Amino acid sequence: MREYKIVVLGSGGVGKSALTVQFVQGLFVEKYDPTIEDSYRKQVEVDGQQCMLEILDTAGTEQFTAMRDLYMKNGQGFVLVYSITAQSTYNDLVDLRDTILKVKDTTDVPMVLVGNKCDLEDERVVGKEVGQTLARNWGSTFLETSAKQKINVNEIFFDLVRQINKRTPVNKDKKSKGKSGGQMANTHTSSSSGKTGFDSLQADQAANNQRDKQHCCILL
Ligand SMILES: Nc1nc2c(ncn2[C@@H]2O[C@H](COP(=O)(O)OP(=O)(O)OP(=O)(O)O)[C@@H](O)[C@H]2O)c(=O)[nH]1
Ligand SMILES: [Mg+2]
Repeated sequence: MREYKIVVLGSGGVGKSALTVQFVQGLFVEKYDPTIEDSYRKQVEVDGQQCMLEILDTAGTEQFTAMRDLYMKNGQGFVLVYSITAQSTYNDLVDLRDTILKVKDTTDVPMVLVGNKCDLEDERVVGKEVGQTLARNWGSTFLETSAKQKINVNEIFFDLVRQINKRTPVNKDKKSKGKSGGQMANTHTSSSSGKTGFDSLQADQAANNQRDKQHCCILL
């Protein structure tokens, strides 16, 4: 079964975790508990094809650049989330996208721009057309969503799968040789015990640490 590595990014409190949990587990998390890093696996059918989605839910707050670059490098599709109730969260995404393009060294990256919390119409400060215009400039998809009311949540992830398929058709994807063994259950792991395909991040990090140690030894 083909695997898809998806990374959810955006400022703190915009609803990255709420969207991810709504998609994976079908429930709305009301309480705000800032994320360190969580990963999820979910099997879905898109256009008649079974897909295993590996979703990395990142921290909105400032992170180690090395880790951020690693998950950007490993990610195949990106969900860039802002809240329609906070202008700054929209502004933050411009730099974030630039970083992704720089790290991946291409302008053609599967991406969905998401204006979340569209159920809070009374608190709206970012107009729908503002989101649409930005997405058009980027050449990416735009969706206004509500994790709370489950509006357009599945569409985010399905659209990314389709974008990834378009860029790398199945028969050309050499990395997709059914590693997951037909597991149907959704899984969730927190950063300290990650067991998803994003494990390579931790492996890379460990290798970096090892290299750093070796350099230390040489220096000493
Ligand atoms: N009304 C409404 N509230 C939402 C929605 N999505 C998330 N929230 C709430 O907003 C708060 C923050 O949501 P999170 O999903 O934790 O935000 P986050 O982007 O993961 O934040 P960090 O992990 O700190 O980066 C929580 O209290 C959620 O219940 C939404 O669509 N509508
Ligand atoms: Mg979170």
